Amino acid sequence: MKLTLVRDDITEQRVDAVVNAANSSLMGGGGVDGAIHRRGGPEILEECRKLRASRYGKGLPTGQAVATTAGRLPARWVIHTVGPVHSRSEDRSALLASCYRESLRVADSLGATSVAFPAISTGIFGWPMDDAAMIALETVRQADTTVEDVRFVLFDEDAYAVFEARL
Ligand code: AR6
Repeated sequence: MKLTLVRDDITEQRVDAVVNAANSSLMGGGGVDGAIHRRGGPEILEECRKLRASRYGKGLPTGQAVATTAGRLPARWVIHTVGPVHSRSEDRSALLASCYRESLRVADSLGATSVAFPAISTGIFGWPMDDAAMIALETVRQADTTVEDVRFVLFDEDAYAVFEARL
C-alpha cells in the first residue's frame, strides 16, 4: 500500500473514495462534513436520509462507516464514518482506530483502490493532532485491505507537519 500525505482540501481529491468525518445523524455538520455536503450537493444528503430510514434508524454508531454517492465531488463515493469525541477521562482510541479500519473495509467492499482520509476527530471533536496522527497511521499501515493508495489530506501546515513527523 502506498501511503501519502498532502496539504489540501478533502473535497478536491480525485480518488475512488473520500472519507467524511461525520456524526451519527448523517445529516451534515461543520468542518469536513459541511464542506463535503456543500461541494458534493444534495444527492449525498438524499442517500444519507435513506440510510437513516433503513439500516441506521438510530444513526451510524461511532467507529462504524457507510458509503454513499459522492454527488458532484471528483470522487466516486463518500465513506461516512463517525469519530469519537476526545475525552480526557476515557480512552476512546479503539473507536478512532475503528473509523480507519471500517472505512477501509467499506472501500474494499466497493472495490475502491484509492482512498483519501481527513484527520478524523481532530477538529470539532477535539482530538490532539499528534495522538490522532499516530493512531491513523498505525491503523492504516496494519489494515488488511485491498486499497492500494491511501492519502491523508491535512488542511493546514501544522497538521501536515505533525503527520509528517509521525510518518
Ligand atoms: N479538508 C480537509 N481537512 C479539513 C477540511 C477540509 N475541507 N475542513 C476541516 N478539515 P472536523 P471532527 C480538518 O471538525 O473533529 C462536524 O460538524 C480540520 O482542520 O471536520 O471529526 C461533523 O458533523 C480537522 O483537522 O471533524 C461532526 O459533528 C479535521 O479536518 C464533527 O464535526 C477534522 O475536523 C466531527 O468532528
